[in-house]
Amino acid sequence: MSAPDPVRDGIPCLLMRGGTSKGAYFLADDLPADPAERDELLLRVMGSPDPRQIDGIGGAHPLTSKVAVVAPSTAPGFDIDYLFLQVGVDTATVGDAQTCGNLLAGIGPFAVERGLVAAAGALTSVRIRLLNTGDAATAVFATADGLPDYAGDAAIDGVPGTASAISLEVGGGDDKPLLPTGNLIDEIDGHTVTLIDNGMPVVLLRGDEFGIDGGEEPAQLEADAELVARVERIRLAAGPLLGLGDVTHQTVPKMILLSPPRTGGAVSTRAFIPARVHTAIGVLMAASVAAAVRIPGTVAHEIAGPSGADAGADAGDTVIEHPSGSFPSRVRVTRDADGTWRATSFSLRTARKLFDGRVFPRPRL
Ligand code: NQM
Repeated sequence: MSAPDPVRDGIPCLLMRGGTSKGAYFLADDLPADPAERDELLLRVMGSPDPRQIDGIGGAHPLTSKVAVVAPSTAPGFDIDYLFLQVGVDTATVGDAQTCGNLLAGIGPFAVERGLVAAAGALTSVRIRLLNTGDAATAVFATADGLPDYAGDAAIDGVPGTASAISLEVGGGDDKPLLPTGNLIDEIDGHTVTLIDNGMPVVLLRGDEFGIDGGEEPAQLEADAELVARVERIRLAAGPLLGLGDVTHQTVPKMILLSPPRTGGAVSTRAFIPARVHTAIGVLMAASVAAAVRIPGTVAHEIAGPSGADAGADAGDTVIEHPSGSFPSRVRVTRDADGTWRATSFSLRTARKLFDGRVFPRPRL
């Protein structure tokens, strides 16, 4: 018998909606161990580079061109290791500089589907190590008859209908600072910004400095070439300040324009991720905005209405408005004796298994 050939034999793959994103979930053992070989294969799986990803399973948008690589954890105290990979749509790039809180919602169910974790009655809890960031997550989700139960009555904005609730708690797995520059605000290119990383490094900008009121459609912002160039200039300058180095070819930091709330939340957001504008907001992006809302002196705290900013460090949800509704993000913000801010986030997501089978990568071009 000849050696397995992915093009001929396919690779086991589960397609899952995780929150407001969609991705291909793989067991690490089913992919090449060498990162360069793995990435080359994933480009062929997703059909990149091609704006339509027509010859692959990518969805022609960064939010649907995502991959999760999952393995039993090698670290004490964790069940699962999760590596997130962002596959470029029209670029031949595979990036591991960020994690994804939306695909994170599908990791626990996938681990049960693949037998890495046993379902534990009606609710199963999985400890997940986020390999991209060093953070730690606990996912709690419904299981029935030994399998994930995807059906339920939880609704999240940006996804039609309802599904079973998945609760995600994410916190610092290492000593990464919440405010990487140590400052509540910094000046970049004449703009007052807050640089914050509560699971996702983001640059918070005042929308009014860019002529934005928080009611814009993503496509409208993407079409504004001057705005896009200004935001990108600030992003490139923010990269080194956040300790990320040269971010020219990276998908972080995310750039979030903040405006006063329009529908009763804390702030309105429009997030450049960074080439496209998010149709909603990422889980950990929302957690980063929510943490800033809770810290007096940040750009977000200043813009937030009283319901967001004055609720105290340990209060309930901070409601982050976004283009397709709002995201309630619960953050616990604390301050050490030396003044260092720390945060943990709690989010509610849903996920759904869409397809389980073998994916057939296109042959090398
Ligand atoms: O911030 C978008 C998403 C994300 C990331 C992105 C995310 C998060 O909505 O936690 O989930 O990668 O820009 O999936």
